[in-house]
Amino acid sequence: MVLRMKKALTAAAVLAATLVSQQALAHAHLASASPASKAEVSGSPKELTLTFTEGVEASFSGAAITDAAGKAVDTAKATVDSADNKVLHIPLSSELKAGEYMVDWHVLSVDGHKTKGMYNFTVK
Ligand SMILES: [Cu+2]
Repeated sequence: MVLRMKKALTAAAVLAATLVSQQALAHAHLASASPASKAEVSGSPKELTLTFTEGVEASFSGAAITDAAGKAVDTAKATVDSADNKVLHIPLSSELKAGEYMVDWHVLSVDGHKTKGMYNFTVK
């Protein structure tokens, strides 16, 4: 009898843990990007477009771009797409020269959770 209850409690704990981790998965994670992660693009992109799995708040979301030497690339303020709040636009203020670039993004999703991440792409 005691053993049975222990088993039931364990099952409940597992279920609770699963629910929590599923909720964690609902945060705004990067679904796709342009230029994409590890992409090699020819010519300088006009902007960085980041698409997330959840809607994001423009005022607390953005991305820092640095070149291979670690120098920051100038960008305009990030804006959320008027038709889809999962899409963040970050216009580049100047042309990117050939080389590798690191994108360090951070967002606040509409559910109030912060997420961040990094990826790189190359301009040929
Ligand atoms: Cu969340």
